[in-house]
Formats: sequence, structure tokens, C-alpha cells
Amino acid sequence: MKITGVELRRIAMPLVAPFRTSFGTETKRDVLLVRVVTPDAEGWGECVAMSEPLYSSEYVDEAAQVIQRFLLPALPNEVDALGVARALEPIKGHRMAKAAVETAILDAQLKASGESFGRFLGAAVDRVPCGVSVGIMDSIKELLDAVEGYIDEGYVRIKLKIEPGWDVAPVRAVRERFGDDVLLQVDANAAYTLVDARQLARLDEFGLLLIEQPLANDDLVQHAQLAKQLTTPICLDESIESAEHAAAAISLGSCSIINIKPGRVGGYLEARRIHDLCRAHGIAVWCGGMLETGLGRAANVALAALPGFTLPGDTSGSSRYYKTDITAPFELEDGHLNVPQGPGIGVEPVKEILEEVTTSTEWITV
Ligand code: SMG
Ligand code: MG
Repeated sequence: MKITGVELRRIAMPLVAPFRTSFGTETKRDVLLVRVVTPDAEGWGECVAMSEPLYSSEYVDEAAQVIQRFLLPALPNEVDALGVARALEPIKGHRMAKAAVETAILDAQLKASGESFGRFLGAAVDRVPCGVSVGIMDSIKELLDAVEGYIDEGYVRIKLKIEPGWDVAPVRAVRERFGDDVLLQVDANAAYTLVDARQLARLDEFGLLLIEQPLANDDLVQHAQLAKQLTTPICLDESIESAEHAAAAISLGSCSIINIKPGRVGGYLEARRIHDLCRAHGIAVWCGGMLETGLGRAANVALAALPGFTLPGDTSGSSRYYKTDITAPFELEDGHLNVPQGPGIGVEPVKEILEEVTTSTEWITV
């Protein structure tokens, strides 16, 4: 496939409510979209890097720059999505930027051949159960109101963001109010250290599905030590940037569950590799989220339909974050989202809405 040109488009999407995690508060999403144009089809990739390097070292300005200066020039004349990661390998890191480029190329390629993302990746179901990620709030009352709203909307699993000072109390309050049957998990975004093991063990009595990324990104060994001190299963997010990391975490005993985010690991092909590896080792996986617009969400929902995704993902409906999405909105039906069936990612941006939220565009002739 020959690429004619690539558009880098930045959009600004206000969130319906502030989303607070242990590392910061998001009030709007500054998203970089990559549109790859070929003679036969065009494809979209959504870069999940945030505006600041707080979730990981990547951030959106830098992602745009690395794509333009290093990634696009490294692509061969005749490009095949299956060869993109290999071509970009000499450039270290920048997995979110690489994922956006690979996804756009894969979308164009699948649109040209008429195959859907789900079919290409190996989806086993046509709809996926959905969880929701609930931010840190100013009060327990505010949290309980938010959780009640999501349960009423049909979400089948609740994830609470936690940090030191906001862990046992919110979990206890949610359990007391909504009962033991609610699928409940927590995400610390690396806010603790091994010194906090006893505090984290206090969460054991609440029957959580998992605790996500309690310790720092590079603490695989400490996560393995923590796992021995908790009955709550440990799930890794930030720590896993590749199939190699997943293999190391599994053999060290650092986790028994992995949150797979295609952006964090360099793309959907690496995400599938991690899925395959985990499945072979009996490690459950689920699909994470980075507050994607409908473009990124569509591809995530397809990934979440693979057979090893045995836990509900952070694949919420569009309205969890956005009043107006740039694609037709993803809407929960009975706690599930349908896997798009059209070619490629199966969705398109709505032109007028896209123009309205666009803050800049750049056309690069390849
Ligand atoms: O898309 O629903 C979503 C976001 C889910 O909590 C979520 N993501 O660590 O898993 C995570 C966070 C990362 C982004 S926080 C601003
Ligand atoms: Mg997480």
C-alpha cells in the first residue's frame, strides 16, 4: 500500500465532568488524530497520549512531533500494517505515537480489503460487557451518587480510582451501599510503595476483582512481593509496555491480570500478542481506556471481543466523557457495546462535529 499523505489533526474535547486520578485532574481531552490517505482508502488512528507526561512519559505535543520528524520518514514506500512496528523499531519508545500511526495504516488497509477490525483481530463475540472508571471525588456522598448513576445506566463493573487517603473508605462505602454482588475493582495509578502493603491489604476484605497498578511503573519485583501480601489479585497497567514486559511480569509473579491498552503497548498487533501470551498462561486480560473518542473506542471494543478478554473493560459509552462525540455515539445496551462490523474500525468522524472541535491540522506529504 502506498501512502499519499498524512494529516495530523488536533482536537479539543471538553469532558462532561472533571476526571481526577492519583496523578492529576482532566477537564478536557486534547487529542491527536492521525489520518492516513492512500489511493484506495483512508484510515484513522487516535493517539492516546495526554497533554502532560503524568500517566506516562509521553505527551501529545511530543507525539505529534515524533510522528512528523521520525516515524513517518521511517516508513517504507510500500507499507503493510504488519511491517510498521518493525520499520519503527529503531526509534526508541514513543509507543503511543507509534500505535496511532500503525492503527491509521491498519484501518486504511482493512477498509481497502473490506475486513473489520474485529474480524482481523480475532473477535469471538459481537458485543462486549462494559465497566466504568470513577474518579476520585471531594466526598463519599458525591462518589456514591456517581456510582449510583453508572449502575442505573447499566455498567456491569465499577472501577474506583484510589490514592493514599482515598482507598479503604470509598471502597467500604460503595460495598455497604451497593452490596457484594457489584463487580468492583480499584486503580491506584502507581500512587503507593511497598511500605503501604499493610494499608493495601485492608482492601482484601471487600472482595475486589483486582487492584490495578498499586506501585510504580518499573517496580515489577516489588509488585511480585506485594502480590504475596495481598489476597486481592494484582493487575498491571502502566508497567506493561510490550509482550516482553508481560512475559517478565508473569514469570516474576508480579500480577495475575493485565489491563491491555493498545496505545500503551505500541498498537493493536502488540496488544493481540499480549492477549495471546496471557491466554496461554491463564492470565486474565481486559481492555483499558484512555478517554478515547469514538475513533479509538471503536477499535478498543473490537479488541475487547477477543476470547481472552474475560473481564469487563473500561470500554464505556461515549457519554461517560463526552456530550458530543466526533463519531456516532457508542451507547450502552444492557451494559454492553456492540462491536462495529463495518470495514476497518467501522466508524467515521462526523465531518461538521470534527471541524468544530479541531484546533489545528497539518498535512504531510509522505
Ligand atoms: O477511557 O474510561 C477510560 C479511562 C479509564 O481509568 C481509566 N484510565 O489508568 O486506567 C487508567 C486510566 C488512565 C487515564 S487517566 C486520565
Ligand atoms: Mg490504570
